[in-house]
Amino acid sequence: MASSTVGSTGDALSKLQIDDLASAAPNLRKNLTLLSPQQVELAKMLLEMNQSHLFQHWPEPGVEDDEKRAFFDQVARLNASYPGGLASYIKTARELLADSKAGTNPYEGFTPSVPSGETLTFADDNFIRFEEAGVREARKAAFVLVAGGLGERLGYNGIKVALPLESTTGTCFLQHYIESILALQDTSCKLAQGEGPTEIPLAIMTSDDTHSRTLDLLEKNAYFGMKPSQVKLLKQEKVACLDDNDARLAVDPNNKYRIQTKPHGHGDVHSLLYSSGLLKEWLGAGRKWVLFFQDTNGLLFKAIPASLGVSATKGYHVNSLAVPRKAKEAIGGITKLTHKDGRSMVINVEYNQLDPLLRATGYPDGDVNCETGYSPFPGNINQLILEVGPYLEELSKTGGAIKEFVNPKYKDSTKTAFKSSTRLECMMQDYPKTLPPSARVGFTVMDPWLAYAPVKNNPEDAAKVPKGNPYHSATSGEMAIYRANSLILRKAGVKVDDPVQAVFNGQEVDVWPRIVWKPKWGLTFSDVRSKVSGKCSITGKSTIALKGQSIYLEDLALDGALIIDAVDGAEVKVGGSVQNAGWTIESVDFKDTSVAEEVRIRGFKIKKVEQLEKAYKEPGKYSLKP
Ligand code: UGB
Repeated sequence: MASSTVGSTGDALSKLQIDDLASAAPNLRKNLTLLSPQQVELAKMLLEMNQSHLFQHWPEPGVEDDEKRAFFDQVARLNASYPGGLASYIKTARELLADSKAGTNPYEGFTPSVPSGETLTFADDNFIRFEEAGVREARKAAFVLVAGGLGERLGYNGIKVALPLESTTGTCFLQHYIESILALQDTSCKLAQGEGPTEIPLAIMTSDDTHSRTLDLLEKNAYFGMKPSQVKLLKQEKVACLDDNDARLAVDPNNKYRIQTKPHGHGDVHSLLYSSGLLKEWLGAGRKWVLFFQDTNGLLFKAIPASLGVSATKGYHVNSLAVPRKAKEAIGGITKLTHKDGRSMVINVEYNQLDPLLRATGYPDGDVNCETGYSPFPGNINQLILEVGPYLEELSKTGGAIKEFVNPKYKDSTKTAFKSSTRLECMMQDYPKTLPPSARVGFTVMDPWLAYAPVKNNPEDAAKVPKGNPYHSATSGEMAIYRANSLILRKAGVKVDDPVQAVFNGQEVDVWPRIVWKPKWGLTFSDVRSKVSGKCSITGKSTIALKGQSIYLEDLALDGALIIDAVDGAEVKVGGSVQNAGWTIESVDFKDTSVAEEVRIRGFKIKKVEQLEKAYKEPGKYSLKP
């Protein structure tokens, strides 16, 4: 009877031979007249992939028809956003779920060993050379920020890129990132004297969870000084959740006409750069490098110039940035994997897989520190530098698809049912897994104090981190900025007092003087060194904020707070003795909801008691000698 009412759609259907399939889903069959030919194709695909349960609850035509169409709109989106479509997703899911049930080791046949890479020592001649090479190369770069994650571990309600990276100036991560790219652009393009590209583009991968808030943050702040046309937002789609080992798609518990979806992981960035055409555009415009980075690492740009210099000097197609890793730290280990058949690759082994892999391959203690006090495997900080040409060539073969994994939480040891739905995931650092052995894959190791201080853990979890391991919290993230800047100034010849110990939100931290500067003040170590002369000193209670390109410290003795804001073209020499009550740090309890969330998650706030604050709004030469 249903076939007599479907009219022209029915004719199309008979061609598609959907009737046979629809007999498995009588409630879909009754509703076929509602569907467009494209939707019928999708329905056929779903039935072929054994997903008839999705229609079990569908009522008669005439009831909730808009919702039924909306269901297919969602299916069309899920189908279009996955390389190879939804059928391919389900097929891969079945294979990976079967492997997971069988306990198949994804590294079967591989033996891990510690790879060798380029290890840099801050401020030595080699480091300075790489920084110079990196800055020269930067105008040919494009940056990609992956910012689609919700930050469930941090439990912060806003988007993470809107969090202040330090509370002395309140600069948020996104502002700092953009100002760093603009500073690189400015210096690099000046060196090139008008040759080649003059703007460094920034792509930001967002998701439904972060897209509108990221756009809002940019628009409300005039893109933090970047041209809006320089910034491209690429939104990643979520992927379908899976209810069982047969990869039956999960119905959304909040809407029976939707498939439940969850994030697919940062690996989506590759297919988005490919499918959006951006990568091709960049190559066409003469760009040579793509630099990927994550949402909350306030130290990141201190490591960028030298690591880009390593890529350019060594001709790396892939360069992963790494820091010495504490055993069990939640960062992947960079590992050389050698297969029985002779193949080998240098790849990130994710933090939850490193311990089992080591135990299974002759390291009975698993993921432990060696005599250096660190794991022998360098820690991946997920900052990747790829050479555009070979990268696009590879994506042209794969469409940007990255090797996925599945991590179901089983109800019991029979592994037949899940505690809750699961989904396939992929990681951006797995890109090299499909590369041929001829690809030049390397990594660059830097000191953690210089390169890595993410904000990932909420105060309670951070306080439980084993002693000696980094907290990766808002508290440690901010303190790391002050420590790095203090150590850099020390290297440049400034006498900076030792830190004092304090406990905030249950975490023991070193509190250094609060030293901050805009990226354009000190992009590289050579920049910083060129702006400091004579006998300068900064006491432990001090705060200094340098917001201007040409501020020079000469014989400055600071014991208090000094804030200098100077427009481009204003050259300010600062010296003499600056002494005042300064800015103090007051504890805040993370449970105190009367305090703003971004403040209480770090466990302290800055009290501005007294400061010397000067603003130079016109170009010219100035001297500040109190
Ligand atoms: N992200 C997205 O853009 N989309 C997503 O779907 C998911 C995340 P997490 P994770 O350096 O500290 C990674 O959650 O995945 C963005 C590496 O895998 O902060 O646990 C998100 O917005 C690990 O090897 O980290 O661990 C954020 O910017 C190690 O390098 C970024 O992806 C670790 O990061 C990372 O997401 C680290």
